[in-house]
Amino acid sequence: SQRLSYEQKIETVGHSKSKKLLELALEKQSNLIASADVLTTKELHELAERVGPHIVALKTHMDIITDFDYDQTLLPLIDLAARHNFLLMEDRKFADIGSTQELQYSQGTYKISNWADLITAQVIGGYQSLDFFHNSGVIAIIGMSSSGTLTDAQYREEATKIAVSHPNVIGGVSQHALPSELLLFTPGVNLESKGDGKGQQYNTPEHVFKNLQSDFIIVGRGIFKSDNPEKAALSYKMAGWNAYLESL
Ligand code: UP6
Repeated sequence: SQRLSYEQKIETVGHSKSKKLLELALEKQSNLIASADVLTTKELHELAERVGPHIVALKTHMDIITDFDYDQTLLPLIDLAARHNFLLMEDRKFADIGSTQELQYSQGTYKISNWADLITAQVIGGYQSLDFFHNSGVIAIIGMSSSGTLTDAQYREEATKIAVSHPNVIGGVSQHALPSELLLFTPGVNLESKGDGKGQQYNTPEHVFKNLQSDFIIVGRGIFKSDNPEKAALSYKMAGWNAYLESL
């Protein structure tokens, strides 16, 4: 299998956010994205502080933060990202027409366009629905990790065509390999569990780098639910980096 290294990908990517992400990977020797699926501002900041040194990006679902306040929640998080040198990725999974997505992206409570380096979007709305994500690198949802997902081979093929051809898209979320011009982000990674009883399906870092030629692993509960999130982040960072090196 002929995967491209991060060094090789830096030479070919066109988007500033993909370049930045790959530079961080090499600098920090990490392909780990921590998913901060926590419910309070305090937990979010504590997690970012603990795992920040080990990750290339922190993935958020801002709409689950119970006490969300733009100034209290986001401004300190932006500082933490600058201090520990990681990107902010809002896992919004936009799935509407372009005009609505433009508003959801830039307006409302979260003003995602102000701060998110990376955002996730479904491509179900078609090519033009992605036109308005100007400030962030778009990660297209190509295939989902959950059992029974509708993202079958034919859907993934059509979604991949949109992702490859759209200049705002830097990569995709999938459980299958993607064309090498897209960065592959793989959630559903856990070293200790096969599933969560709610449809989530887990693989190991070894599996996703070797068999899918993934570029980045996304780990949620494996890190933030662990007794020692910092130690867990370090374990996933090392497992991910070693699996990447072995996949070359
Ligand atoms: N996520 C998946 N699978 C997908 C797409 N996104 O799990 O196909 C997201 C979830 C969650 C994280 O929304 O935030 O990745 C996985 O968390 P976990 O490691 O705790 O299962």
